[in-house]
Amino acid sequence: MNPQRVVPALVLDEGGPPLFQSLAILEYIDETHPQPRLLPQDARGRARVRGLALIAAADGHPLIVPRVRNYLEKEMRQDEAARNRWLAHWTMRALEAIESHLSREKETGRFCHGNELTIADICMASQVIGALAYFNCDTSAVPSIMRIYNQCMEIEAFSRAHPLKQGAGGH
Ligand SMILES: N[C@@H](CCC(=O)N[C@@H](CS)C(=O)NCC(=O)O)C(=O)O
Repeated sequence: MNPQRVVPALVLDEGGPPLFQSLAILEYIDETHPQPRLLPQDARGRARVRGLALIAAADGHPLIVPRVRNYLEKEMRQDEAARNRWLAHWTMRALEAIESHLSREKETGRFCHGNELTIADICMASQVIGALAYFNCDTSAVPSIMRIYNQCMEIEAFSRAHPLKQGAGGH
């Protein structure tokens, strides 16, 4: 149902083509279900939250998706050990980039931006799940992220959305 043949795709009750691209879908959900807000009220805050989310969704995640892993295996002839190094490397580079903001900036609170959940927490948590559940990364170098991730996982909506709970290994 998604011409790009990737998930997520969001089918709307009103019909029409499904929505695509996770950040576009997250903002659609926020605009149509505004409680709780997933973006801050101020423009500068929104820019910070979108920036943090994009480090995960636009810089980290594209490098570890199945089609890239398959290309590394079939076209580039990289063995499993080399592919695993690639996955862990790019996952941790993205998490370290997020950590460098979270650990320095006063806007960081209980969550990535203040004390309310935002799309930054959603995208960051997805990246951490990759690091912990799939790529066996050492996350001790990203303590702010892990503090916030553990708090997120205490929220039922986060823990229920864990990919290992979705069947077929999350894919
Ligand atoms: N930038 C897209 C990425 C979509 C994407 O690559 N999703 C992965 C989830 S693991 C997928 O379906 N990959 C299938 C593949 O790479 O063949 C988004 O944020 O929605």
